[in-house]
Amino acid sequence: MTESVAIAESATQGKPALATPHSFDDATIIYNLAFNDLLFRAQQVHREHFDPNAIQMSRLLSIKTGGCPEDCGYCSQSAHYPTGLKASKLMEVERVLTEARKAKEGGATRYCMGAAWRNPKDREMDALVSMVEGVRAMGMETCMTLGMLTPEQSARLAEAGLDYYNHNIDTSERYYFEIITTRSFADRLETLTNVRDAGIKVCAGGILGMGETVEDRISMLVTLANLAVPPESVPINMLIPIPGSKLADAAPVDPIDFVRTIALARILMPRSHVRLSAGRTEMSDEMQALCFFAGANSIFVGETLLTADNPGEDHDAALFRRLGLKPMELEASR
Ligand code: SAM
Ligand code: DTB
Ligand code: SF4
Repeated sequence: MTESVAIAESATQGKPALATPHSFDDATIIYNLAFNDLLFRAQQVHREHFDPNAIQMSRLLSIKTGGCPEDCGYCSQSAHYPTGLKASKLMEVERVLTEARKAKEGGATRYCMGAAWRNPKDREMDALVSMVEGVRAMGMETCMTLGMLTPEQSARLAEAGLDYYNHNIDTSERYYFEIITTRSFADRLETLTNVRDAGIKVCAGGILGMGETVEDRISMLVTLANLAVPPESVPINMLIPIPGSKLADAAPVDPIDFVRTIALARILMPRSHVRLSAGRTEMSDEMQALCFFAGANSIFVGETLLTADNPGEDHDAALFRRLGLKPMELEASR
């Protein structure tokens, strides 16, 4: 056994995870375990808290597309880059509810509505509240991702019955400004606090493949795991390179490094749903299988994410059959 493996073993022996707060150094030791040891450890942690064969299924809808004032270097919807995406206004409530009904029929248990905003305006809040109430009435969990929220807006959405709010930190604090300059890492954390304080569950994760280092990825996960309450949902996205965006030509992430990052997320946040998020169309079934073994237990279903492609129902049904996976019941996902 190498010295680092011995340290990692003693650091985690007999416990579901490291005692919080997690240190960057301990997380790095775990990340660098021999691949088999890392995956075994992650799978053990996973089985202590979840059915290893059940996958939570969320569906996304872009309720307000494009023309975003933020300059996120990865995004098709930023007005700062010539991505060719046509901007549209906030969707009518009825249309959102029609789409949500279809998602429910397709097996989704959580409906996530995303808007290309820096933040919602107060005059948009009534429509957002109606969307949350309508989707909830269908018996699905509700999620929104609308940019920054004030404490008052968070309280209003909580009162409407919003279950989750997605707000990603995207990368490490150190690397953040290389990717986004129109808001800060601290702004992101502030919204997460506002959402948490309002009693809404938190969905926060990031993107791999933006030119960040392995250390940036570890640091991002340590930040999430060390929040006063870790996020209930942790989406790990693989960059979908968008032509025209700042990151159009970013080098692809090494698949083994991707799986290691999933495993570390599972170990650092044992009770969270770790979502294998954007980028699945470029992943082989084998890579996805490794991610599920490493502790990923949530996906986005359907043909589209917000603006980009997703594998779709038929491909995912075949994948689930090949791997003996089943959709997670709503009760188990709570
Ligand atoms: N405007 C809101 C915001 O930024 O919080 C919500 C929508 S935004 C599109 C949600 C998340 O999707 C981003 O934080 C980012 O992590 C992820 N994302 C966006 N574009 C992506 C891409 N091309 N590849 C992978 N993930 C992406
Ligand atoms: C998240 O972490 N990934 C989702 C969701 N949260 C909102 C979005 C992925 C977007 C992929 C690019 C697109 O569809 O435009
Ligand atoms: Fe706007 Fe969100 Fe895209 Fe950033 S990620 S440009 S905030 S839609």
